[in-house]
Amino acid sequence: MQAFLADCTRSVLEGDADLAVKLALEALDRKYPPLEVIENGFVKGIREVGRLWEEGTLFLPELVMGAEAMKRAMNVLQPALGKGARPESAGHVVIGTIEGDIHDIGKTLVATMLSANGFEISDLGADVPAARFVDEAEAKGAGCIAISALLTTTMSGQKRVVEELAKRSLKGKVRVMVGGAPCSDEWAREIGADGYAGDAVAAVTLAQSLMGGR
Ligand code: B1M
Repeated sequence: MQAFLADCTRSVLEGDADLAVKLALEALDRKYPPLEVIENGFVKGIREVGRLWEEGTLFLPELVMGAEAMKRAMNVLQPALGKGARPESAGHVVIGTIEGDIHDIGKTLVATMLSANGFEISDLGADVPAARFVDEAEAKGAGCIAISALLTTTMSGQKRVVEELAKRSLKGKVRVMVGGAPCSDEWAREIGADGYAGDAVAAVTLAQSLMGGR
C-alpha cells in the first residue's frame, strides 16, 4: 500500500494525468479506502508541488499540470467516497470558494465528504461573491455556509459573508464555517465565523456539531 501511495504522489508531482487516472482506477479495483488514497497519495503530491513552486523549483505550467492530474484522479475516486446507504438528511450546507479564488480541489473534497455523511449540498463552485452564498442559503433554507479560501488575498471575503448575514439578520441562524490553507481557529473567531475545519473529515465533524446532527 505504501508503495502504491508513493506512486500516486509521484503521478501528481510529475503532472502525469494519465498515470494518476490509471492509479485511481487501480485503487478502486484493489478496494483501497478512497479517502486514504486521496489524502496520503494524491494530496501529498499536490502539496509538494505547491512547496516546490513556492521555492522556485517548479514553474506555473507544472503547477497547473499537477493540479490537472490531481483533479482527474479525484473525479475517479470521489463517487466511491459517497457509496453506501444514504442516511436521512443531516441538514443543508451551502459551500463554495470565495470570490477571486479559483482553488476548488479541497472545497470539492469537503463537499463530497459532507454529502457522503448525509448533508444536502449546494455547491456554488469557485470565485463566488459573498452575497451569492447568503442568497443561496436563504433560498434553500440552509443551516450552514462553508467557505473555502486558499489565498491570503481572498480570505477577507469570508468576513464579507459573515457581514452579509448580519445585514440580513441571519447571523446565528445560518452558521458559518471556514477552511483552506491560510485559515485557522483564530481567523474564524476574528471574523465572527462559527468554526474552522482543517480538513474534509474535520469539516464533517464541525458541520455535525454546528447543525446539531449526528
Ligand atoms: Co495556487 N496557490 N495559485 N493554484 N495552489 C496555493 C494556495 C499556494 C499556497 C502555493 C504556494 O505558494 N505554495 C499560493 C497561495 C499563497 C498565499 O496566498 N499565501 C498559491 C498561489 C499564489 C496561486 C496563484 C496566485 C498563482 C499565480 O497565478 N501566480 C493562482 C491564484 C489563482 C486564483 O485563485 N485567483 C494559483 C493558481 C493555482 C492553480 C490554478 C494552478 C491550481 C488550482 C487548481 C484548482 O483548484 N482547480 C493551484 C494549486 C493546485 C495550488 C496548491 C499547490 C494546491 C491546492 C490544493 O488543491 N491542495 C496550493 C499549495 C498548497 O495548498 N500547499 C496553492 C489540495 C487540497 C485537497 O487541499 O485545498 O488545502 P486544500 O483543502 C483541504 C483543507 O484546506 C480543507 O479541507 C481540504 C481537504 O483536506 N479545506 C476546507 C479547504 N477548503 C475548505 C472549506 C471548508 C472546510 C475545510 O469549509 C468551510
